[in-house]
Amino acid sequence: MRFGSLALQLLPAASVVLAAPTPDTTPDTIQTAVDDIASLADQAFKQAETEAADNEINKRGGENTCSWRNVSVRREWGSLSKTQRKAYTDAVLCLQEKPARTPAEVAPGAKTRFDDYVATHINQTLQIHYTGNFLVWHRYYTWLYERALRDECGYTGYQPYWDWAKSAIIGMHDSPIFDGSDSSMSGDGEFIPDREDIILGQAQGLPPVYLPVGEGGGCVKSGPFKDMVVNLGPAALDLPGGLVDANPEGPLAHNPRCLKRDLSTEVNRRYANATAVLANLIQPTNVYDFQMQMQGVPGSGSIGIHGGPHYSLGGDPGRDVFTSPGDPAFYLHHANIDRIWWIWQMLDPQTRIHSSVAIAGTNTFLNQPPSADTTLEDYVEYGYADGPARQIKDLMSTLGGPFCYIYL
Ligand SMILES: *[C@@H]1O[C@H](CO)[C@@H](O)[C@H](O)[C@H]1NC(C)=O
Ligand SMILES: *[C@@H]1O[C@H](CO)[C@@H](O)[C@H](O)[C@H]1NC(C)=O
Ligand SMILES: *[C@@H]1O[C@H](CO)[C@@H](O)[C@H](O)[C@H]1NC(C)=O
Ligand SMILES: [Cu+2]
Repeated sequence: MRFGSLALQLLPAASVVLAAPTPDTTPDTIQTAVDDIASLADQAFKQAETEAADNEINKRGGENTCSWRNVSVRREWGSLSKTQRKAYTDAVLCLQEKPARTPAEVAPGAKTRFDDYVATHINQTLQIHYTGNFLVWHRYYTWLYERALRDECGYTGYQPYWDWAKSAIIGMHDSPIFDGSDSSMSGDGEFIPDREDIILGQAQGLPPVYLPVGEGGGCVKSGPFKDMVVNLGPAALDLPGGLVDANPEGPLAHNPRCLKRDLSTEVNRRYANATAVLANLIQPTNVYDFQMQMQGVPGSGSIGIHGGPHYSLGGDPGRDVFTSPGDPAFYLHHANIDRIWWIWQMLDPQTRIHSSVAIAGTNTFLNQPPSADTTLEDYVEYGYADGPARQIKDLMSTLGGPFCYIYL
């Protein structure tokens, strides 16, 4: 695989200049969107109960029988107690202490169990984004990671999620998830002055997307991941000038460095505020449009509710499409992606879970190079991270196949 040319295809063509943040305008509109999302989530919750009952009656659950009585509940970070948040970050730190399963000749930079997941994501990046399996691949990936935290590191809770619509209102630095306290996912990086804005697409001759620099840029200063060592990547930070910062040894080589962040409420607010989340839940009528809106339709000027929060973390490896799971906040971001998909699925489960049109797209990044359509019979695989390959059809419902969870 050549990593030099891939960033050429990575980013949606768009021309967008960010407006200055305007926290004092239209709070009513935002509040209406927050309320509307809450009511859709509530509807999803009720539908999930019906789904769980149907699964039991029709023996549709596959290998496990997921029951409403023992369904796991994934919760928003801020709703957890400080003890629960600490238990989660302790388990992540534990995973970062366990030895990797990935053989050194496959990925010399994969040193820990945490890295096994990062290496798998790097390895498959061009087959799991802007593809038909994007949603389902990341659903099972996040679940495997949650299972590793539980089975290998004694974590007794479930995967928490990052509600971007909340941090867009409060501001990232004031959100319990990124406030830098001991009960956060660590906060911003050390402030590095005189940096240039990030311009996506420019090196590729596409109309640019401007992402203003945030308030950090350097090594994470406080919280549980202050001393974390990032072992893999980077592959495509896409700084001005293109791939200057990519590791010339390749993204799977050992490249120990600190975790860097450059938190940007502006980017979070622009692409993943409550209005944007609501729009993604109610506008798309088919899964192709749903996942494209999420990732940013090329040429639309938007990087979507998936891209926005990724870039709002900034830094290294948070904004590297390949190495992004190297920032532990990745899994809270993708839990929320999965939650938004779950809500959307539950609004019409017959079509969006139990039908052949519940997935759409092909097997390559924006169909480059052209590839076959993704089908429910296809498999998703996870390298040395965990477990055998699984058929997509077993992973469509959070209440079927290996899964038994909902979101609150
Ligand atoms: C949940 O309940 C079902 C039905 O009672 C049972 O078959 C299944 O093993 C339970 N699962 C767990 C994880 O406890
Ligand atoms: C909120 O999101 C919408 C839709 O993405 C966007 O058009 C709007 O500019 C965002 N609001 C702010 C204050 O950035
Ligand atoms: C990358 O994928 C290939 C093909 O499936 C596999 O042989 C290889 O072991 C994978 N490498 C990693 C790091 O997972
Ligand atoms: Cu990904």
